[in-house]
Amino acid sequence: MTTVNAARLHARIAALARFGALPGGGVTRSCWSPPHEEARAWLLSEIRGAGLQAWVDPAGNVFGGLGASSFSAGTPAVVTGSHIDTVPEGGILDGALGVLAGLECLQAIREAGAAAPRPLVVAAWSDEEGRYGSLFGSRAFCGRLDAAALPTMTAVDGEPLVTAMARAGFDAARAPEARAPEGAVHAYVELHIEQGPRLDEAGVPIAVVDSIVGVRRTRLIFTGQADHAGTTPMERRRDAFLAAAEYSLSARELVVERGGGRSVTNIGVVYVHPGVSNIVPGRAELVHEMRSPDADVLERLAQACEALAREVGERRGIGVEVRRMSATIPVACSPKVQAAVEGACKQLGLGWKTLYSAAGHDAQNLALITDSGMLFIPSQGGKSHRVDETSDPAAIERGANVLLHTLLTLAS
Ligand code: HGY
Ligand code: MN
Ligand code: MN
Repeated sequence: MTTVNAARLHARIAALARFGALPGGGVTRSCWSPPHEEARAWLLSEIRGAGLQAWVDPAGNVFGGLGASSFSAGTPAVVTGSHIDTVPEGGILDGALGVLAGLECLQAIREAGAAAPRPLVVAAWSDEEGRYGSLFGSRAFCGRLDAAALPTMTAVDGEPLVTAMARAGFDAARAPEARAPEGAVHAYVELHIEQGPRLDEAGVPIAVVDSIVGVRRTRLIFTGQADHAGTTPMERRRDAFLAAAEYSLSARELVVERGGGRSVTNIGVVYVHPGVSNIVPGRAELVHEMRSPDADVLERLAQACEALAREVGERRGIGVEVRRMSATIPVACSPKVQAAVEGACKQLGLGWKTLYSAAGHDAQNLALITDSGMLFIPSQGGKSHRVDETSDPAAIERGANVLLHTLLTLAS
């Protein structure tokens, strides 16, 4: 039975973690940043060193092919992968596990001379973490990029996409050319850490993912009046930050109460302007993110929160602007891919449980063009998007071996 080389996989995980490594552990490796581009070059050399074909598309997606050096409708490929970009101060496994386990699987299959009647490709999708609107690279690959929006796309820190991509040697205007030929992907399966506590607390080694949440991001701009923080009488103040704060607390209650029990909300970006202690905030900006496995619930919550923002603004005499930034749709994972993962678990004598993914993933874009699915390994303590994100090395090896047998099943 073909198995992965666990030592080689762990060594690559440790090597990739060095790009953007933080002194206290963890990593910051935003897409198109210098550490990310160094990591891209390293990954391309590892792909070639593994005896695979390596190529990069106009959206910056990196590919490694066994039996393929590009995508073509004539020879549909089985694809696996994830992403090598990270959130700021993130962990070393989110994304990296799926890319490096996929690379390991293809190399192990090649070295074993195992039969794979279809081409196998491993992908590292650009900007999965959404510095420029979520799941950028896989959106381009699946033909879902809004070309007209590219010239004005900016990160929350104001850096234009065009500038970031040009610094990395890419022309943002060409990103839509990354669209895959119709029918070029036979199936897609992604290995990822769960990033939550369910598997770890259940003591189950593998999750078969049956659906992936939709993620909606909205920018809200509250406009009041800057004023002297000492001399302006309290009853005359039009404090934009207090309106944003009231909205934030009320939106959380709304989503918890009316979200059907599986919806979540977060406000992780807050700007106050002019942002000094002796001026009443004239302007406050929030990025509000909501997630749900149910598209109708997500839409209903978005409308209710927009109405809430306007009501708070009206009552406080504060202007409110609501700008929808990005929205991914919840997707069901392919029963064929789920069955292939379950079959691999049985082959390896591993227990599994079926979970929905509360995180967004590139697999939800691939679901728009092919049979797409995921498998998870446990995150210790459910920790992720934090520097102490970790998984047991034996869990990593189990996940990679389940991925290998899943790929062989899908390719047969
Ligand atoms: O935010 C997410 O759901 C994923 O980690 N990108
Ligand atoms: Mn991820
Ligand atoms: Mn992530």
